[in-house]
This record gives sequence, structure tokens and C-alpha cells, in this order.
Amino acid sequence: MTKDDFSEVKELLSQPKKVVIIPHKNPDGDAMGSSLGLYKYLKNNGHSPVVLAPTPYPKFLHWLPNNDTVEIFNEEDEAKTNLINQADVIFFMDFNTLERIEEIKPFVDKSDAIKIMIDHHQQPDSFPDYTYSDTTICATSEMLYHFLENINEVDKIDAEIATCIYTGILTDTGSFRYASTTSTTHRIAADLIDRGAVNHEIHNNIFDGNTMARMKLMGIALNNLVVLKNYNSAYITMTRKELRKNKFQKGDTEGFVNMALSIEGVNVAAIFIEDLEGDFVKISLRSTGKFSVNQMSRDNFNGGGHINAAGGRVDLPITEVVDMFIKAVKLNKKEIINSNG
Ligand SMILES: [Mn+2]
Repeated sequence: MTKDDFSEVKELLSQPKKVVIIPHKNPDGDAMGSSLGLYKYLKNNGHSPVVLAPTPYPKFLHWLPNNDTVEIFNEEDEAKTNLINQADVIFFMDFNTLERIEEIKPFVDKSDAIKIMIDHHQQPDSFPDYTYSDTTICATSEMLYHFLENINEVDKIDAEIATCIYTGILTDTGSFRYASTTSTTHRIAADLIDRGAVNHEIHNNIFDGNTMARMKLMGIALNNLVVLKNYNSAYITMTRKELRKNKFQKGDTEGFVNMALSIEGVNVAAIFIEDLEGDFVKISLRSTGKFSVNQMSRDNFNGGGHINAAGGRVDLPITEVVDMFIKAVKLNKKEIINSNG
């Protein structure tokens, strides 16, 4: 977005509007943090906003301020489809293509609302009227802060908005540790604390909600962990059977792939998880340094994301997906070994 674009958006939001805010499906902390932060800002300023999530999201995010106002989309439910049909403005938070909200896409396609995307994933689609995209920024939630800066509204950030933005930054930076975390990120985090985000409570809310089922699944993940020493790589598999037996709940495997990446000498890590409903395997990839798992996922796993964090899915048996990964790390051996050089 140019300076003029920000002025136009500011002008657009100077009158009360019906606004729908859509995070990506299976929303994570950044998607929900940026969406609910924007919700509260718009609500405080006379608009009628609603966050419409394509699918449910994990329990560890349900404490977020105004979580009880979030609607989960259902194409059979006219009250929900009407939200889109009657919207003046639709915000798309933390995703770059309508494929990430497939359930809602047909309704968005028909809508003549002004469409605004705020996102940090690579190669955004061109459908929105305004696209605020920056792939160098660690979190869409940090981008929401910059968005408010650009329309001169940072002073409107209250404690709830600050809490939401802080949560998105915290979860998308792996607690301020990924390379995408900049001094600006820390300055914004400091400002958010000054504006009422209680940082230690947010950390507790996000990380101290482990269930016994999740701990058991973590044990299985660690047991299934394989290190490919010659390729500075590691991977974890989790089968449908293992998930079922241990009462898997959405979000339980969140962050497991980072355990593999944390091993000394491991520069690329993957987790392969059999889906419980569909006949496919979900993949999460992480890397350190210059090696792009976004590219690896685009080339092999029908997905994408960021340089150091990407996802994908493949409709093949898990053993074959693992073989594809092993082939890919062999092919990229040099780049992976030298990724931190
Ligand atoms: Mn994000």
C-alpha cells in the first residue's frame, strides 16, 4: 500500500461501516491476534465489525479478548453468509490467497465490499482492492501495528488491542526467537506493554495450557523423531492411529516441529501428520538461516509460507511423503549444510 492508499483507507474508515474480518482457516495465534486486534480497534471507533473464522481454532487461543464475539463460518447458516453479503468492507488477515478460506471463497467472490489484505506471506494474490503485504515482517499482528501507524491511529491502541497484537507477535516469532524478530519488533512489544498488554500473563495463557493428551503426543513425537545427520535435517511422523489413541485435539501438535529444529546441527526440520478425516498428510517445515522451506514446500508438498516456516499437504501415504522429504534434503544437501554460513 502506498501513502495515498493508506489515506484512502483512513477516509473509508472515517464513516461507520459493516466490516467482516477473515483470518485463514485453522487460524493460529497471529491470525486470531491480528483479527481480534483489528476488531477491537474498529469497534472502538464506531464500526460494526465481526471476526468470521473459516474453521474453529485451538483452545489455547480462546482466552483472547472478545473471543466470544467470533463467528465460525457455515455455508448453511444464512446469518453467517449474510455477514459477507452485507459487508461494506472485508479484511483478510494473515493469508495471501483465497484458497486458504476455501469455504468462504464463493461468497467473497460475489461480494462487492471493499477488500483489504494485511499479510506477510510470499506472493499475495491480486484480488483485494488494497494489499498491505510485507514478507520481511515477522507477524501480521506487527503489520496491524504498522497499519495503525500509517493511518495515524497508534494512540487508539487500548489494552485489549495491545494484548491481541502482542499475542500474534509472540506466537509467530516463536517467543521472539526467529530471525524475523527485529529491534522494531521489540520496540513495538515494549510499546504494547506500555499500552496495557500484560506480557507474562500472555505467555502463561499461550504456553501453560498443556493437557495430558498433548504431553503424551509429544512423547510419541520425540520417540518417532529421526535425525538425518549427513543432511543436517530431522523429521517427525505422527500416524492417525497414534493421534486417535491419545485423544488428539486440534492444536495439540502445535510447535512439535520446533523440537526437531532445536537439535544441535539440525538446519531443516519437518513434521508429517496423517489427517484424521481426509486421506492426506499435513506437513510443517522449519529451517534456520538462508535455506528456504517455502521453496521446498512449493516444489514438493503443494504448499508454501515463509523462508523459515512453511506448510503443505500431500495425498499420498505417509511413508512416501517421508521419502519425498529425504530426496529433497539430499538434493539440497549443500544449501542446507551451508544455510547458516
Ligand atoms: Mn502470520
